[in-house]
Amino acid sequence: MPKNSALFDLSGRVALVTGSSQGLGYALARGLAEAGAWVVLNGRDAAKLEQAAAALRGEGCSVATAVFDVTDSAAVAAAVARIEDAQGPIDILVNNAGIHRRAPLADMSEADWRAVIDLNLTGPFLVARAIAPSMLQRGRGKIINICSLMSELARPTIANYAAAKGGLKMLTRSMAVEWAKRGIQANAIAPGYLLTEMTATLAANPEFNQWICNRTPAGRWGRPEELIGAAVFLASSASDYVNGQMLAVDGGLMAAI
Ligand code: GCO
Repeated sequence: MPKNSALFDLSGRVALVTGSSQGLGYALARGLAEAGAWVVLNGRDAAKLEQAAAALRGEGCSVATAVFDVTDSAAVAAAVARIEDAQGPIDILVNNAGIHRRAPLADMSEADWRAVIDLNLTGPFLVARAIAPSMLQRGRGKIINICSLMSELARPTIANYAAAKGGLKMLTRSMAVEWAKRGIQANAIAPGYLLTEMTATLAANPEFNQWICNRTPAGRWGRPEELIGAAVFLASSASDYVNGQMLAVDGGLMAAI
């Protein structure tokens, strides 16, 4: 057990953050890097990913990039093998990549249903399945799944997303119970309403904005950087006996009716 000062230190750890060229993933990647980790950024658009990597390197972060689609199991397996060859075994996996396809449930297309389930739920399974063997073999690893308020709560037009995020919460528990004895901790973070590219249209809608500010005990939207403390905790030795939990970082929203 490290001394208190080293409990949250990620020096020497390799972290993979999926969907990290922008938004929450980018903020999480930066936070883990600032805590000492070597961070591998992931996305589907090579140019955008390189831009993100260059910005983080400019701030003194140690980062590499891996372009792959989390829904493509062959691409996932190949990318994980490449990362482990170049950087060494992955100690920390942050399953962050996620999308929205909002539509009223009765009109939701099958394509929009499948796309959201595939990326937000099957993706985390595929990436974790590719990385778990080496974590199990070494007897240590941290998995952080980025869930949502919608892992617990629903609102109209996002049934596909709520189904995926509810599933991801249970996938987190499943990972924890299967792998806890082998030294892996799998936990989740449930961000509340945070200002990102994905929520920009909601925040720009005065009525929705007002509703969120009223509905959130903190009275405001959150910022992506506000997830970093929870992520560093769940990625570090500080959480070695914490498993299968979902930590809400939501300004108190889930606690309020
Ligand atoms: C929406 C939002 C949410 C948030 C987030 C909340 O349409 O209601 O996009 O789903 O992005 O996941 O936890």
